[in-house]
Amino acid sequence: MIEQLEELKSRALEHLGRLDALPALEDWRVTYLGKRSELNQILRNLGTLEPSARRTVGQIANDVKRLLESEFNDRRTQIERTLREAEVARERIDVTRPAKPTLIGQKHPITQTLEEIVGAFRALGYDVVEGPEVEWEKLNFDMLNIPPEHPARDRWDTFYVKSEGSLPLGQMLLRTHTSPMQIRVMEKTKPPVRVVVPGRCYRYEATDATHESQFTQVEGLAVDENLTFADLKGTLTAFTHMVFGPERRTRFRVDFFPFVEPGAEMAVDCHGCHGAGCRICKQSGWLEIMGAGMVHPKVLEGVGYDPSRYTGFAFGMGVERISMLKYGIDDIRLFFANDLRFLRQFR
Ligand code: FA5
Repeated sequence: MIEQLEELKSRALEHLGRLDALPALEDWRVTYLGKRSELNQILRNLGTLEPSARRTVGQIANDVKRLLESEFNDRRTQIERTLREAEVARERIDVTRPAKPTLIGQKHPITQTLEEIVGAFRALGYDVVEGPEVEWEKLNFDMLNIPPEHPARDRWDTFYVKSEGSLPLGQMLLRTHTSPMQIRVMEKTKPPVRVVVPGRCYRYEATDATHESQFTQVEGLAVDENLTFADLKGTLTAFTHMVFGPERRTRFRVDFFPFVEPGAEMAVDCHGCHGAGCRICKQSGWLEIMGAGMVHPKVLEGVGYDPSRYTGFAFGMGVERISMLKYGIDDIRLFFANDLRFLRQFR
């Protein structure tokens, strides 16, 4: 029996040494220390031995039991620690790792160009105001010296809005340009006036590479005593240098708009060829960027300004066209196509 106990002890310890998981450890406990274990069997049969043998074997059996119990406890503590350590290692966070990039939005290229244009005029001392996109016919046309039946109305193909009742200001329409804001500003303020008006405009036009039925303009208006065409040229040239670069040259040519006299169209020398002629400027060497002119005396009179005392200049530019010129974009429709491959180039 003593030999059996010795053999049992070494077998149990050797088995225990090979275990590294808690369920197998529990099986081991049932096998070697459980009620139906060999050891328990021996302890239970002690009564059948002679008293002297019973004491010796009983002591050895109890020693083996205590040893196995303490080894079992040690092993369990060890395995639990190993498992805990593995878990900690698994859950470890590397705080030095770079974070996953977050997707943040960006401004649309038209917004970027618009802010640049408006920023340039702010720096020149202009206020920024905005106005309604649904406008009265009287402000969009009549008060800008374009009476009904005037052929110039054909130049601005118009979306009319169904309007009912008595309409002293004519029909309602989607403004075809930001120029009606000249009237709204002058009706509300006394000279001197210096404002720019960014905003969306609408024209009933077929879409092509340079035309959309919805687009953005920036209107400008300055009214004061003694303002001349030289002020117009100086202001717009300074603006061009800020937005297109200080080396740019400008060109003013006669153009007709009913609400200015004289009227002009301003062009910048082409950034692609510096005036020599290329594909971008259609070989002309110049890119037209806006309409401008001295505010027509009739317009000043219409808002109650005295044209013998005050003079002013006004201008209006297309933001999409300027953005196209700045970035070499050849189709206006790209701005509205919502194609991320295009938009991401303007980060
Ligand atoms: C005007 O709208 C005048 N109100 C500008 C003006 C203001 C002249 C003050 C004098 C004094 P025009 O129709 O040329 O002018 O339009 C001005 C600019 O708007 C054009 O040069 C162009 O850049 C832009 N534009 C006009 N129509 C479209 C369109 N369908 N799509 C995109 N841009 C357009």
